[in-house]
Amino acid sequence: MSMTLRRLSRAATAGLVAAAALTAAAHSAEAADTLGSAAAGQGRYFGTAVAASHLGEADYTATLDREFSSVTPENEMKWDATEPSRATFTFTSADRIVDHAQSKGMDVRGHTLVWHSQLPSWVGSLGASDLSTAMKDHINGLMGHYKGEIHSWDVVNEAFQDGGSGARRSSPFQDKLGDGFIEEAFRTARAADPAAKLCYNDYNTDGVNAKSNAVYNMVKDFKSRGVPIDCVGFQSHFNSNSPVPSDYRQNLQRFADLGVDVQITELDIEGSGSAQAADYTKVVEACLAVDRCTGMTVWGVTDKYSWRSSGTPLLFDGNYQEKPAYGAVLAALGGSGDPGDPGDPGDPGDGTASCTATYTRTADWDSGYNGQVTITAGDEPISAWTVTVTLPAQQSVSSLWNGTPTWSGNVMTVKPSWNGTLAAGASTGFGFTAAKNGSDAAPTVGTCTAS
Ligand code: 9MR
Repeated sequence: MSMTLRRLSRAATAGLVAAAALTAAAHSAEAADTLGSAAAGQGRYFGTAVAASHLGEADYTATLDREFSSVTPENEMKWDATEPSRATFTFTSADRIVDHAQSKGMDVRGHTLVWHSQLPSWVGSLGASDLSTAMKDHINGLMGHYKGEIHSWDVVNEAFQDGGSGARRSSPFQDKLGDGFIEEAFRTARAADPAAKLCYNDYNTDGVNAKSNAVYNMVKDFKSRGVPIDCVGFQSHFNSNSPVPSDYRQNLQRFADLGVDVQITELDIEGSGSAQAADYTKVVEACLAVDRCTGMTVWGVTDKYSWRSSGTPLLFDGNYQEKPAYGAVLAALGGSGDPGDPGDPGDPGDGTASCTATYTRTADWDSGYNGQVTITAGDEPISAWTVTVTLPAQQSVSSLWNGTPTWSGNVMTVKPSWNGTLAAGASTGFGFTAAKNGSDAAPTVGTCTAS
């Protein structure tokens, strides 16, 4: 879509956007029971990375639209996606995300203009002066297309090396243009869209360390010389090797004290259950404790599409169920969830093992049927469960699998066979075959108890 068309289309949807914003505001006044509305109550946005390819999935889009107030295209605005060959810009996928966000009243973060990764090979083959021109053309191409539509841009991403040196990372930009490329990128960006906040974004800069010191010194230098920079993004990809630093808040605050906003831009924390929830709480509390921490973005809607393919680092599981981390974030944001409902997997952990059981008839024939009981752990991990099933007097069970029954009259008490241990919010179940003996009535499933 051309720039002019984007603006026209934006104007045409402005009424819709305003209506969506009003609905969101009314909603938040009633009950801040979503991440976006609870964060708004704290003067912050709560965003997520979004992939255009998932927008056709109903559960994905429903969760996105209900919970989040900002989106970051996960890959669609990167150089390889938007300018795969020189001066040929393609915005189809990125436009899809921006149009969706606008139609739901969500803000958009732009990610990312100048980065060593996901960079088409033609960029690396240019000589210095041509590369400088290409970098500015790329910034102008992207920022021009979305002018006035992006609340914050990651202008430069990951320009510093990991490890203790605090040195710049080798890249075509660094190697051919030298340290000045970052400043050149920010100056170009300011002119391209004066309304957008301009951010430097990086990882492993979340605590005070050599790398964050190097970024800190750069921002300080930029502020002292009037180089335009408005914000620093802290990606915040955490796991057991890279846990939430104990000086996270202190680090955010020292950057804020330089006169820039800080944003948590790509949050994910590997783990599960109450331990993961507690780490998410630390992150949200750190942001809320820093006045200039303007918002948080998690790096994806659901565990099933996380870039951490072997982990479960996000707030919704693969079935879009709220994880304990979700309840913890909502509570830390001051949202009014329903903490304390036994067995609600969205609630923060309170140390009490609990479970719920639901019954479905999975097969049916004249003389019998198969039943399935699904057991779901509550807000804490469990190591055992017990469920009673009361059958109509005439019926009898001929076989039962994935559970161990004991009988008292027509009541069977079922305990696990191999499947007693469940993570918080996780499910298992047992099945059985019953003979009707003249009664087609459903059995009654009693309370699930867990330890
Ligand atoms: O989540 C992104 C994944 O789908 C891409 O394959 C990957 C390619 O580099 O980039 C991921 O996002 C990265 C982000 O753009 C910058 N910070 C690190 C993120 C996770 O790798």
